[in-house]
Amino acid sequence: MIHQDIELTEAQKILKEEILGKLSRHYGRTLEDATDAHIYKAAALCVRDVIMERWIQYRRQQRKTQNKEVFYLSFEFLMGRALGNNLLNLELTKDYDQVLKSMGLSLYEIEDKEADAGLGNGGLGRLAACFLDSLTTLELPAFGCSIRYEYGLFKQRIVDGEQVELPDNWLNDGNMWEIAAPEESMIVRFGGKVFTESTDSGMSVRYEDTTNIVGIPYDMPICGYKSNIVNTLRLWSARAEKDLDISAFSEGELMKAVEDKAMAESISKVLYPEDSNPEGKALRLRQQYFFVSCTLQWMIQRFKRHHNGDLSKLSELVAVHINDTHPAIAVPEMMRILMDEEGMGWDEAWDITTKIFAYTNHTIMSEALEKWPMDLFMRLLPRIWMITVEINRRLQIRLEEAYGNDIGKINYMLIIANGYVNMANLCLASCHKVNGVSKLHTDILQNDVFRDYYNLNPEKFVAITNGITYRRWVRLANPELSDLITKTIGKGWETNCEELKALAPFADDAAFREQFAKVKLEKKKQLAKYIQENNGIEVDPNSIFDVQVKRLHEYKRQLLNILHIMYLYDRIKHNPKVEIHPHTFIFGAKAARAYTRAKLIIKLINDVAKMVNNDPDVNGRIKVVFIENYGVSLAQMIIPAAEISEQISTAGLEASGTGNMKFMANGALTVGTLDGANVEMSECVGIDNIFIFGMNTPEVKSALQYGRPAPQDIYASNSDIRRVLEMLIDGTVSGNKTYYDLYQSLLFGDRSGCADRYMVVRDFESYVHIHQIIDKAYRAQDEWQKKAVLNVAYSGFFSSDRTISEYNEKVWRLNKYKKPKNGK
Ligand code: 26Q
Repeated sequence: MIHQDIELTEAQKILKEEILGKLSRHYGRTLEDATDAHIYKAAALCVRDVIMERWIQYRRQQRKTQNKEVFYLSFEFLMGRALGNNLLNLELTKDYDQVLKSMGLSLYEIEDKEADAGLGNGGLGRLAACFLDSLTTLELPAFGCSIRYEYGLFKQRIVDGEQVELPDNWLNDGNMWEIAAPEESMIVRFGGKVFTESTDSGMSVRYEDTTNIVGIPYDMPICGYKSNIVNTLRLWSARAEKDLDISAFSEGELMKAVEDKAMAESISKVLYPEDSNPEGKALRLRQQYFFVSCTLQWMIQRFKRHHNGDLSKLSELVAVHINDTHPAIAVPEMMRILMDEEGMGWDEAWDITTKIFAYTNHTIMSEALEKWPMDLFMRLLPRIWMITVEINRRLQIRLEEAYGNDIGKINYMLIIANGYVNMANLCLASCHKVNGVSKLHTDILQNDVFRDYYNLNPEKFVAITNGITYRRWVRLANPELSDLITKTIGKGWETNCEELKALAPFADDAAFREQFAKVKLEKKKQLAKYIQENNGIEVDPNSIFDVQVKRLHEYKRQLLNILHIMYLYDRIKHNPKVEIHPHTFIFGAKAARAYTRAKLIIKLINDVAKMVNNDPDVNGRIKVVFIENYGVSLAQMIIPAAEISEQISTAGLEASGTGNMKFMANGALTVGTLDGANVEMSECVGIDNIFIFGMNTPEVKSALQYGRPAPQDIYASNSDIRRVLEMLIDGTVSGNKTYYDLYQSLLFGDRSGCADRYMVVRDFESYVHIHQIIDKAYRAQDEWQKKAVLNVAYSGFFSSDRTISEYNEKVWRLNKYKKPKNGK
């Protein structure tokens, strides 16, 4: 880019000098020999300086006022990039943009040099990241706590249509946003033997032969929008306790010591890439206990430091949140610390623990509920096992009082049963609040999965519908739309998304709709350019952009989507003149490494893409694009360009969904089932402005129970489906029997039992039908744009600011930070 003559304000001139100063002092470069990566780092250092000042002041004040804090424990924080977000939150975007322009650079390209912090798989991890943004924006004191994975979620490449996983070495080039705090390291014990002994001053616990691991914390500052506070994401990194004593070892011993050290440090090496598919792997349990134990030990130490060693106000001043069961081991660990380290008796420790902890459930699929083999648990965490046994024993007494000798029910509710430790039951038995992530999901928890616990303690259950941060998902991802909104209804929506409702009347304003449509077209062009550069596929920005981006899972039904595309293709082949509005189908999805069928679906999508995109009969009317390596930063580019958002999970199985909300906020229309938060989206926007299809939750339940309607009957009676399923195995898509597994699972079932477990065959006709309606609706552009505007206008409920306010009212009860008057 050429230097532009830009008039800089005084403040901007100073900023420019600061950036150049960082460049020379930290990297020994001048503007002439600096790369974009250097500039990124120099800019990040300048932003850090601003953050540090606020961080220090906030923490000082927080120590003084003894304000309550929440510790949000999550195995995943899918943060994405920080620079753009921090600039936005600190209201510095314009200054940096101008200064970089004056240096002949583009902020957009500089931001692109930052690696995504991909410390999460999907929705659950991204939700945790959105929550930190909202907590800080609402000025609620919070810590996010997790593991500093050296490798985030794998990088995905598509080679010959198939997923290949590559390591995501996100720390390779350093992390500009973290600060190590080795002086606050913690020690965590694994394995060995435990002896409890009664002494005069109570019980004492002695350990032998444990393997000790050191946890070193790294802190990342979290800024909120126009916020006076800076919260902290604290990530723990594992180190071996002892350094290698090179001289003392014979060669054999040396190798053994090296191995032990590597073993110890493997704990924070890599994020498990499995999503909703828990395997009882020892390393995962080690990871869980490691970060939970580090976090709670540090929390208690810090509390004592701030309260002269007095723990009596602990349950008043801290809340600990368990994000799904992954950190659930925090419950017995808290009991351990309070009893073994702080000398409390069981009842006192239990009273505090149950007041502090709350738990969010994110899935009802029974195979996704975490259970640990008893013997693994016992061997790896002997003291935690003892405590869990005691929690379970006391629970059993309570359950027998409530349910007499209904052994089946009691076993279903116990923490330890049938050789497993059931982590959801541990949470249900010990947390003071349990929540689902949408209304429907909470209903299912109460009436189905956790019914017996609900009957026992109905007051524990709350419904809190998920949300997304509009800072990242609208303002950062779609500045064009944001500017248009602000120009039209003012700035109020930036801090109160409900104000987006003021846009609704503009749906009837032709001039506004025109500008709105122009923004969408611009975002489509930007995405088309990316697709051209990365996939080598030319897509028409005037075609409908129909998008499904999310983790690949059978219940999310990417298969239904691609089968429908095969159906359209087949129609065109039989009648090349058939009227179909030009359509670009866009997919992005990572599959768990070991999830063979999910990977096969990725291959199917890519094979169909190849077939459709190159067929002269299709003549560009349908294009299929698989964007590789879908993640946060790509989502920020893809979602604003979408016109149709595919949210087509089998009803009852998607706990909430949050992608659905991001699309809605960016003016895409949803095609979806009555599942998760789709239900509430349809209530907000009105049934005329969303395309709902397929079976509802009770219908799915009954179909599963009775096997009716049977997929084979549908196959026999519906020639469209028959044709599409045959295409899977007759060599149309792939020369051989590649897709027999999919065909078989849909019609005859697999090891998991029933055929068509996810209702792909049974919802197919309804899905085809709704797409015909969509095709027609899109041609009435005015009406379409009206609907799109209304989607944005009524999306405000799905702001994570609203979600966090609800958590705070119903669960945490924190007070907003009070800024000191004199600024000291
Ligand atoms: C557990 C044990 C072992 C290995 C992996 C796992 C594991 C990892 C990740 C289990 C589950 C997950 C992730 C779940 C998840 O992302 N759930 C989604 O959470 C969103 C936020 O609430 C919801 O919107 C989605 O509906 C839900 O699928």
